[in-house]
Amino acid sequence: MRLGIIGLPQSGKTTIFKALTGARGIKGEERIKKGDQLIVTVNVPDERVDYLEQLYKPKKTIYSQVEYLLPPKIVDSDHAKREKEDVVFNAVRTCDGLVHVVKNFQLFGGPSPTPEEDFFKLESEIILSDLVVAEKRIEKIKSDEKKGKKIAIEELPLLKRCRDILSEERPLRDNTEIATAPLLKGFTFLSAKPMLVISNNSDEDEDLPEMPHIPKNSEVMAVRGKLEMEIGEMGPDDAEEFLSAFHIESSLLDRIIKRSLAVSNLISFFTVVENEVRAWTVTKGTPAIKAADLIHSDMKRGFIKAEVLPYDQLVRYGNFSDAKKDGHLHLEGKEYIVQDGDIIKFRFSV
Ligand SMILES: Nc1nc2c(ncn2[C@@H]2O[C@H](COP(=O)(O)OP(=O)(O)OP(=O)(O)O)[C@@H](O)[C@H]2O)c(=O)[nH]1
Ligand SMILES: [Mg+2]
Repeated sequence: MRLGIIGLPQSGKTTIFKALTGARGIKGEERIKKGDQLIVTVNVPDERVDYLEQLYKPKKTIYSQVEYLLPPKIVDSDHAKREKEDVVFNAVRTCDGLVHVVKNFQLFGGPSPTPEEDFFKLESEIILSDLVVAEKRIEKIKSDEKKGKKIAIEELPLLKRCRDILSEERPLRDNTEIATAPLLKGFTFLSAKPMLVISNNSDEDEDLPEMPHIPKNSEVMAVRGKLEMEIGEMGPDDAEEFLSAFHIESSLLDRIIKRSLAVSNLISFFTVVENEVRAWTVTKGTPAIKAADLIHSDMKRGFIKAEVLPYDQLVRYGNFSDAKKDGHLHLEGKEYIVQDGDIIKFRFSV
């Protein structure tokens, strides 16, 4: 899964990115620079995987991974600002979700922050950019129709609905059916992507700002970007001290990843084979057959059954066989909907 970090200029995107990739708690960090954009791959911290690791002592433990992408910087005074904006928007088009950073700190002698206003400023640009895409496509379909070309018949009404929503200055994510419509996937509408809003607070401020107009269903979290970045650069002992002094429970990475997975409707299941414990992420509602395919196409082709043990039952019994004896291991077919925390063994034959 890939998440794009967006926000108005000087909102603290680079700071948050650095805080995410700071020294603390990152296993398997990898930074890639592509043009002016930065991508980091991080393991999803998961205490369930830690538990499985210490229980089974496998040779290899593989956590799920998430990528964070920091698009190239927009320079405000730039004449080609519009084009730069397109560069940013295009960079995040391929992302599965967005992290929208809004400034809620005041630089010395600078103006007071206006987080809600800032949020809507970028949100409108996103909506406008989607509207342009939808309208262009509608025009194209109409002109193809006139030329007698074969047209995508189901696509047109869906696109018109998109246009209506966007014309009311609403994001497509407001409408779940539209936001997840497979036919629209190729258009990579930005406002259809799940979004986590991060209020980037000053060091003293732990609270969410008043933002009464932001839709109730938006996921908003408060973060102290600069502080967390600085703590991320400390050694473990100093970091511990600062974390408790500032009432920060877990690393920023931990909190952001958890929230962004939840916003994106993603859950984890686990596989335990002889020498490997591994976490996998899938969208809520994924059937067992699709989960099997994720691991190996052979598992899908030769799928027989899925043996499922919920993680909590394993913890309750402390071992697999006792949990099984008490009937907590269940056999499921292709249609079984994978649940968060399932430990799954796929039986297959090819
Ligand atoms: N006080 C305070 N300052 C911050 C915080 N986050 C960022 N800053 C400062 O704000 C300025 C901009 O931060 P950046 O992280 O560079 O912001 P950005 O969004 O990456 O900026 P551009 O890439 O230019 O769009 C820097 O001077 C940071 O030190 C914060 O949480 N508190
Ligand atoms: Mg930056």
